[in-house]
Formats: sequence, structure tokens, C-alpha cells
Amino acid sequence: MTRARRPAVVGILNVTPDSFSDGGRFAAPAVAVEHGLAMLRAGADWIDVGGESTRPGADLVDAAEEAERVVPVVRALVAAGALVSVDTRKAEVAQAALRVGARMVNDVSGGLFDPAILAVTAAEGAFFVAMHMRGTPADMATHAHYDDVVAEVLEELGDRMDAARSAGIAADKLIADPGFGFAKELPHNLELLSRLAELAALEVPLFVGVSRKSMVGALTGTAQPADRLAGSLAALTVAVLHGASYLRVHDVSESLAAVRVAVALRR
Ligand code: HH2
Repeated sequence: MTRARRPAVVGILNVTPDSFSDGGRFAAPAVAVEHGLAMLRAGADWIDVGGESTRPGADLVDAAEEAERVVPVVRALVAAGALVSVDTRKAEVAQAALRVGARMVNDVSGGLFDPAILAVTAAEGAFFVAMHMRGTPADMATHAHYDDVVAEVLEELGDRMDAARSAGIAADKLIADPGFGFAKELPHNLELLSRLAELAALEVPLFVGVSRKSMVGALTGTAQPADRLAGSLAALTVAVLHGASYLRVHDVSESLAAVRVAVALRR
């Protein structure tokens, strides 16, 4: 995607019992597919289907079980004409989703958790989103130590880009994400968002997920993720003004409106 086009809105579809915002709501495949279709009707460009929660301290899900959760949903959304991304750290799950038509692999570990995911993505010619994280969702909070969070995320994402290219992923299929809330505390998240434009040095499109996250909750005093829409839209607007090309969101129509306003004001 070029800068000229508006950033893509990526609708979040968690087919999990325990995601931080919508855990359990879309665990049944038919309900999940219906929600995905509703997000498409609301204007989503992509649907990001995930079968494992990555909230702090979440349990690891077995690959076969994760694939069983996501594959029927990916298949149905692809059949309906959707561009589908699979949110997974596991090569086996990525492979299964790509086989039924997913076109993007969104890996919160950037290929560190299961390095075989890079070759699988390369072989299918799919897009790869490398998100920055340290440690695993279980212990990432203990790794939130930085002298200069932007410089360190830039360097570590650069390493992930190199690994992805070495595994055969084409340069125009690579996307980077600073990983808001993953091994980051509030000051780190704020620094990364206000200096997001510096990540343009990676020379790949930037993917941003701030929707309903705890950083928004902390700033707005909203304990419930579902109450964080207004704050999420403010953070999303800043992300667009600073160069984000993909926005991962729960609230598609509202986010699309904010994207349109931000794009019109972007110089
Ligand atoms: N955040 C979450 C999950 N996947 N992928 C990318 N690229 N960037 C993100 O910021 C990101 C992500 C966490 O949010 P959610 O999917 O709503 O919850 P859970 O991790 O509990 O499934």
C-alpha cells in the first residue's frame, strides 16, 4: 500500500474464549463469521482472525486447537470475498489459514516464537506483519525496560525485518508494528505513538493496534475495554497523522470515520 491511499482498517475478530476486550463473544464459528461480515459491511479492508489471546498472562493454546478455531472462520470469510489476516505466532496455524485463503500473517512475536512461520509465509507469498514484543505474553511485563524505547524498538524490528527477508519474504510484503502494550508501560506506549514517524526508517508500512487497549483505559479512566472508543479514536488519529498504514480496530465504522478525517488533515 502506498501513502497516497488511505490507511487500511483491519477489523479484529477474536475466536477465543479469553481475549481482553471481547473474549468469548465470538467463540462459536457461526457467530464469529457473522461479526466478520458485519465488519466488512461497515467498511473494513481486512479481517484479522485470531484463535489465541495474547493478553498479559494468557495461556498458550495448542496449535491444533488454535487452527481448529480459526480455519472455518477464515474459510467462510474468504468465500464471502474478504481479505483475511491470521493473527498467530505458530507456523502450523499460519499454514492452515493460508491454505484456505488468508493473505496476511500477523505475528505478535515477529517470527521469534516459531521461526518456521517466516518460511511458511514466504512460500505462500503472503504479507507478514512483524510486531515488536519482548519475552512472551506470559512474562512480557518483566521486559518493559528501555533507555530509548523508539531506538530500541526500531533496532529490534529491523532485526525481525532482516530475518523475514532472509527467509524469503519479499520486501513489498513486509509490515512492521511497534506492539502497543506488549512489553511496554504507559510512558513507552506514549513515546512510541508520539514518535511513530521515526519508524518510517524501517521503510515498510506501519501497522498499529491501539484499539481499546489499557493505555487508552489509563488515560481516560475507563476500566471496561468496551468504554474506550473515544480514547481509541484519538490515539488512532495520531497514528494516522504520524504515518500508520494499517489500523487494527474493534469498532470499524467509527474508526473509518476517524481515519477519513485524519487523512484529510495529513500533510
Ligand atoms: N494486539 C493484540 C493482538 N494482536 N497484532 C498486532 N499486529 N498489533 C497489535 O497491537 C495486536 C495484535 C491484542 O488485542 P486483542 O486481539 O483485542 O486481544 P487478545 O490479544 O486478548 O486476543
